[in-house]
Amino acid sequence: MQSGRRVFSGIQPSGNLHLGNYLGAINNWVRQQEEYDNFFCIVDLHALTVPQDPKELRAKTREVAALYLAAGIDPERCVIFRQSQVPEHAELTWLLNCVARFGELSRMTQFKDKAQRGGTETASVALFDYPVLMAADILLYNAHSVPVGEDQRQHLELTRTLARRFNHLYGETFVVPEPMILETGARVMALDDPEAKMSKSSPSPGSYIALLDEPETVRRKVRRAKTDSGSEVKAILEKPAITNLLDIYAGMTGRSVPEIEERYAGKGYGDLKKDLGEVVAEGLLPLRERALELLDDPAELDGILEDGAERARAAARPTLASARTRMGLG
Ligand code: AQP
Repeated sequence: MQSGRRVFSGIQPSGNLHLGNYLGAINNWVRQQEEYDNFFCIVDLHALTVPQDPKELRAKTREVAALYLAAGIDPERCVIFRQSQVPEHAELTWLLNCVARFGELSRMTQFKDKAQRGGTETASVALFDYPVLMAADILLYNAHSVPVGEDQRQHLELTRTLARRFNHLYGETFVVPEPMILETGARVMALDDPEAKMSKSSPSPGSYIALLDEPETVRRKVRRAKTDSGSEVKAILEKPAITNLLDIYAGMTGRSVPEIEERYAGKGYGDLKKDLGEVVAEGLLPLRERALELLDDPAELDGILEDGAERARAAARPTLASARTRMGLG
């Protein structure tokens, strides 16, 4: 039963989609798709904020589309599309750039983290502007809810600020969206460093489980995951690595963390990792197999994305037109 409420979310086609993207985002989209009017984007303009190989970017874009579909997103019910095929995203970004402030963008922690890696001096202007493009993505569709992982909370807050400011300056134009951040899976941490989030751009493949990893690779990565001192399987502050493994277990099985802790009472980290390796490898296998099948037919994937882009443009056009008019253009 649709509630009439609209959802927008997206993932960058950069690097390999991983368990964090799945548990923090895609899995929730699939579960809730019946309730909402959904727009799921492959945000390729966002991917360009750091250097990309053009051929690789094209291939990864199809890979993300295949993973969305393989996870169970229904292209009839949901609009699945590439951001760059809807030019309204770039134009609204410019309009919002004129409302966003340098100071507020300077406080975005993702920019600080990413820029620091390569040096702030050489970071692209686009990387700095990433949150404004994200605001444009969401506001164009007048989305009420944005299902994301915890890492996107700050960007969502900025989106809300820009929507309110624009509405205040130029009159009611945008819906002010709410974040939809679920407790389980909202922040999957790196397997080799429980202080860092699992990330596509990590140089160490052992830190993440890619959704297209072979089952044996998944088992190996879980086996090698960092653990904490002690031996009790407990999700406590002093045990960030075990807490992360328990969260992943909970996210993949739908069981609660206390239930899983109880199951491992009197057992050790080795038992937990062995079973978790199995749970994740088996849980991801159908997704992997279906995605590989879909990737065998790139024309079909491209067709779905083109159809999605057309539907997205139809929804985006009126919002952009009213923002332009309110600002005195056209
Ligand atoms: N570790 C995570 N745990 C839970 N959710 C996560 N997400 C990303 N990492 C985790 C959620 O996945 C969605 C898409 O993210 P994205 O690829 O567009 O950008 P990102 O958040 O910057 O993801 P990565 O993996 O860290 O990519 P890189 O390294 O390329 O920047 C979002 O909903 C995000 O919350």
